[in-house]
Amino acid sequence: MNSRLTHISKEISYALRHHPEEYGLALDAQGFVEIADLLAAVNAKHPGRRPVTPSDLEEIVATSEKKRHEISGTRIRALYGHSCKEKVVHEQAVPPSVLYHGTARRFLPSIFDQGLLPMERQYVHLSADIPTALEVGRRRDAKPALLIVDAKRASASGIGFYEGNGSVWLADPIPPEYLALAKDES
Ligand code: HQG
Repeated sequence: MNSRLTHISKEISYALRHHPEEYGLALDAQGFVEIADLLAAVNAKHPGRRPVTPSDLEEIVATSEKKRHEISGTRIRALYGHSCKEKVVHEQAVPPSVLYHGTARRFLPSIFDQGLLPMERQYVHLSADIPTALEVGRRRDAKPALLIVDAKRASASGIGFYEGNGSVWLADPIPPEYLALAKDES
């Protein structure tokens, strides 16, 4: 994806995940907005910039290395990552038996004390595979810690798991009893 589209993708994530109100947008219950409303708002904020078009959005969704956004008919949403105050409803689903969470080593004492918490976001974010989890963890630590989440047992105990994009799973807070630290994965 070229740098123009990368920049637009980041702005769209900001609007759809974190601050829709700054763009005069209101997300629906599943996090969708009308593409026409999003484009009007984004383009109004940058009058001197080449306008963002519906086909730019389609190209971002089709070519991004991570499936961050979803287009459905005339609407678009962020699939995960929300921190805005209206809680977005994601479809509850049965997770794989095991999921992973990559994080900074310095967070481990707190995580094994309090469990995995959503922190600034609406849900805990988990990865379906180890390489993805390590990549997430490397955003905060060059040698990230890898947590193995007993999703089967957590889900059976009533903790909610929700679909993100297939690679990213969302969950309610996960107590420490469902977490194990993997050794020497990074
Ligand atoms: C940590 C990016 C202390 C948690 C990524 C994480 C992902 C605790 C940080 C997606 C804690 C929150 C989400 C506790 C959790 N005590 N620290 N009790 N519980 N934490 O960014 O999962 O590129 O909100 O381990 O790739 O890192 O933006 O969550 O380190 O998919 O599309 O608190 O965001 O996707 O950080 O990342 P985040 P995350 P995009």
